Amino acid sequence: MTIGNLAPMTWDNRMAPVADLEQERLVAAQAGLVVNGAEPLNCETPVGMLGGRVAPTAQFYRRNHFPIPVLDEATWRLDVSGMVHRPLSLSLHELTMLPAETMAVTLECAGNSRRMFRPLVPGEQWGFGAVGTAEWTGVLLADVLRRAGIQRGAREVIFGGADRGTVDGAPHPIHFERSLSVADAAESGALLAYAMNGQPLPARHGYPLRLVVPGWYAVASVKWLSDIRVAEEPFGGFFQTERYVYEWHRGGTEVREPVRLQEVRALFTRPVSGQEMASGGLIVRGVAWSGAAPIGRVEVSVDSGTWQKARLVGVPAAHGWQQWEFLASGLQPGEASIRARATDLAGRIQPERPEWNRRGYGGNFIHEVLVRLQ
Ligand SMILES: Nc1nc2c(c(=O)[nH]1)N[C@H]1C(S)=C(S)[C@@H](COP(=O)(O)O)O[C@H]1N2
Ligand SMILES: [Mo]
Repeated sequence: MTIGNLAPMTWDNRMAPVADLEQERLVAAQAGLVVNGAEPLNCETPVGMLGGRVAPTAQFYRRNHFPIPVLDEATWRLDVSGMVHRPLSLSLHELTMLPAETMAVTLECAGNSRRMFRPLVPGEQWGFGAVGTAEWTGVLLADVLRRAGIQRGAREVIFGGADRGTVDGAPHPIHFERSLSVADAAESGALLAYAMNGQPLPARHGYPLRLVVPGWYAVASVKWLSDIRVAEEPFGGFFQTERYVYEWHRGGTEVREPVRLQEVRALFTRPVSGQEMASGGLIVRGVAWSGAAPIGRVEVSVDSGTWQKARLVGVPAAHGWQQWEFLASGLQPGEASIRARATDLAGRIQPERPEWNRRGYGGNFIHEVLVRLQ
């Protein structure tokens, strides 16, 4: 196993103090988040708090592998090095002087809904709320790479975060690092974001700079970004090749495939399971997204009845989730099960059961809520 920890980070980034764990846990709990793991802090948004075009920053889920570094703008730099014609070392101020873009992008953890897999799989036992949409502002990654000038023969772009810690099988602490191919880096529309919902990035979401890769599972969106290295060889870092890889058992053999685009799925935001409602007509609402293409259709089924088309609300966002609503009528008193499934414009439809894989990634389980009708 290769551990990618060759980041030529500045001393200051490497020695950054970390956020207080107990304080982080309290802030998350007070915002109503469900804390799944306290060390490092991993917490999700109750589905009833999702919805809207973007999620309030305070309610955005948090997924950390290591303690949260608290970086200092005065000493922080984004270094761009390796196979480039002009190595760069940019301050936050210099980045904010470059042409800015703002876009709503949905981030979803690849392990979202992991706890639904049977047999159970190890890892954070996420429910359905390790997802959020925010409006991100920053500089296009492609612009910065163009300024640096990628040399011929380069194939990988490696993104280094300032956070660090120990992982299974490694003798020394490593940094969180991920890569994209040169083509994906240029074509994914990735943003080097310094603002979230119109405010500077909070420390817990990557201050001062994070990568945001639209459509990809959020592991690609490296927080506390400190250096970008362009290389010829495929990247073999821990979070690239040991984790965030589907390990499927197919026909007696194990098939490995890296986690990339978000799978298509829909969630209910209203009602929530257990809610008591008047029988008759029932308005249900939710969000739906897919990494491969915009959402084409959302369907709802009541008590395992036929799938009926929901109404898509508002203009479809290119990279943010699609809001939808549905009026279920003629409901009888008693308990009812409501299920929703999404189809994207690339024709991907949410399956009855996502394929089991050893670490439980890509679990786009159909969301079901049980309500009591009076
Ligand atoms: N540097 C760094 N970047 C990271 C991570 C991390 O642990 N360290 N976690 C990744 C994963 S798995 C997810 S799901 C998202 C979570 O982003 P959020 O905490 O802002 O919601 O960040 C990604 N970027
Ligand atoms: Mo994640």
